[in-house]
Amino acid sequence: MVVLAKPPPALDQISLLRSPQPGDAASFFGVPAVDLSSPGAALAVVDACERFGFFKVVNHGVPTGVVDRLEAEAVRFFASPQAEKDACGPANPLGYGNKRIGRNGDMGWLEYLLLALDAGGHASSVSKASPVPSSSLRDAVNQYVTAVRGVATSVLEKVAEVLGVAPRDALSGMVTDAASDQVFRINHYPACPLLQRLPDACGVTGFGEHTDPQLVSVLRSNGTAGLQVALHDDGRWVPVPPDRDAFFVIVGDSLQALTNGRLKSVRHRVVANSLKPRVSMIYFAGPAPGQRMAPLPQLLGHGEQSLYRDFTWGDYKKAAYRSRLGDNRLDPFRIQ
Ligand code: GA4
Repeated sequence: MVVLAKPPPALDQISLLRSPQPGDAASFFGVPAVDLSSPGAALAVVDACERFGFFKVVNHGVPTGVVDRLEAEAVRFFASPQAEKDACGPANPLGYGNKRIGRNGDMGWLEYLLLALDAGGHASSVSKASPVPSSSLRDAVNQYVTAVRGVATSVLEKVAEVLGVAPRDALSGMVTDAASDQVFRINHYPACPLLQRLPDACGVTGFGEHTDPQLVSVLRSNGTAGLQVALHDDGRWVPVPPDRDAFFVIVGDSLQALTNGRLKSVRHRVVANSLKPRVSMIYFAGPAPGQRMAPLPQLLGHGEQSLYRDFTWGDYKKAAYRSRLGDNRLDPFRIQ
């Protein structure tokens, strides 16, 4: 059987959105920054998770060399001939993807590599099922994800400590479990020439608005702006200034369900940049398929009812792959 490749999407199929203007009050939002090595880190993490579902981590202990090595490998991969990149795709769901996101018609101004990870002992590594273009990229990813998993587990231990969840590794252990479902994504958002020709145009969707499904995601980008988050209070979109030396932690739907909504996932998106390419790397810390996502009993106050019916990460994931990027994926599991 001959399968005809679909033609690449035209730019006008990638939606235009209005990005915040300098005059918007929300532009003055300061991203909360947590010094992970400070004694007050645990309280600061939970405060930021409750208020914004989002924060920046400094003094994270991940060596610069590990980050720079992966960025260099990623840049080399995205600069390689299209045929070599296509040989690692299409992303269904893993592998190289170009403009198409997921299976249900979402599009963005980016190309990417989506990889599944195996967890074992103290390390995470690219799973055999994921197509990787070179052994040098594979080695760089393995070193990076092992280091960044440490940031995710440290954040989750702090959440457990402050919320009074015992044992201390009740949440972080979901990520280090050998059966955990960890995913890693490297995105390349090329500079967008349309914006150069029409400087007053509203933003072009790099990656459409969504919440992340997992417990937490740990994002790092080069120095190019584009990430925006929606404030919990009023849904206003605010730009997140890039910081190549920091990581950004994003609360996902799983942590929202497990904490019965006390910590809330954050909607975020990426707007294309007119002049500079953006490269980001995101580690998604998901639990094992059989993990129950109902609120942890220790987090339900006396007489407090669960907001969610009993469901597993596997149930959520199955539904997620049928959803559009911008859908609210927790709603179907909510008790009315
Ligand atoms: C959003 C967060 C991660 O990038 C991701 C995405 C996944 C994909 O690209 O395959 C999904 C999206 C994400 C949620 C809904 C489904 C699945 C695209 C999509 C439309 C890797 C993930 O885990 O969920």
